Amino acid sequence: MPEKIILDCDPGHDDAVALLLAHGSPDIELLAVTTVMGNQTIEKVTRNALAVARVAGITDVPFAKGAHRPLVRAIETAPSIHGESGLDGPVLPEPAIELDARHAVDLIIDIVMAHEPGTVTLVPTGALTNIALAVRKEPRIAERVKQVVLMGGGVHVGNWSAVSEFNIVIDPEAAHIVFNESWPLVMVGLDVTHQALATPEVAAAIAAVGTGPARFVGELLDFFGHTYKDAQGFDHPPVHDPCAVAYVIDPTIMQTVRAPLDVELTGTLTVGMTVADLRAPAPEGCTTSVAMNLDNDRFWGLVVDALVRIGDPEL
Ligand code: PIR
Ligand code: CA
Repeated sequence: MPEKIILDCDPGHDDAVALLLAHGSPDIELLAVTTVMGNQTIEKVTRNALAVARVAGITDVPFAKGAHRPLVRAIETAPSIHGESGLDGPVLPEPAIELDARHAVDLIIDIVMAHEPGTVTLVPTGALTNIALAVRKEPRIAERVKQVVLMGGGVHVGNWSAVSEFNIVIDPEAAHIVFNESWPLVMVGLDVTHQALATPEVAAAIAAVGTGPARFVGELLDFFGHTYKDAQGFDHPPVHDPCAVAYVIDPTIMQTVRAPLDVELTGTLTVGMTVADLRAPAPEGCTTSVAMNLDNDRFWGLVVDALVRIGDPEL
């Protein structure tokens, strides 16, 4: 049985690859796509999500627009990485589907409550604002979702400060809510995603698929590679967000360590840091885990397989 997921994202180059992986994988049933501000404003990332849907040939999945700013702090976007559009590089097609009329928070709640308990996995690949709002509005989703598998954080490593990762630090209060809920939570953070590098070999394997969506990914990775080199000194860009989807497809593709996780809100140097208590053994009843050590070949194999399955949808 494929895993039912809701992808909550801020496309974003790597979010776009996550969406293509989720749509193309035989082991995922994509129930909905919801958007949240982050890499760019909510208007831009929502438009980008619909453009990626067109490229991927997604016509039967609801897309809904979510939070336009963090819960407490001022909005901060990442044009240095993702460009002015949030998805610079390829030419973006005009969307072919309409947004769902509901707010993302209501769509998440409606879908989780309409499915059997323990069957829907939330996959956030942006700030956790929508997920925090959803569980505050409808607390019963906390025991109803199967698990939350998120891209964000890292064990005491950062990309937006010395110790903080972007998705967490732009809305740390939302992350605090989500990390402290009772649902099983897997943090697929920088420990894993900094291993998911789009090397020239990876780019060649994607180009060899030879389809429109594969070319689109190639153009995304090209732009992302340049900004990652300029802004963060990486030789090859880390493609973060599909790692969370890959974990849902096949958790054995990484190792996970069960450990209490929390989010720093008041540190003067460490706000937005995800603090993992790795002292063994993990306390009884601990529902959080952190992923480490990616099997890189199998990861990119999943991405390439998904692109092959998507083929060349009619535009
Ligand atoms: C990536 C992101 C933000 C900033 C940088 N430097 C790199 C976005 C990605 O979309 C991913 O979800 C997460 N935030 C990685 O920090
Ligand atoms: Ca993202």
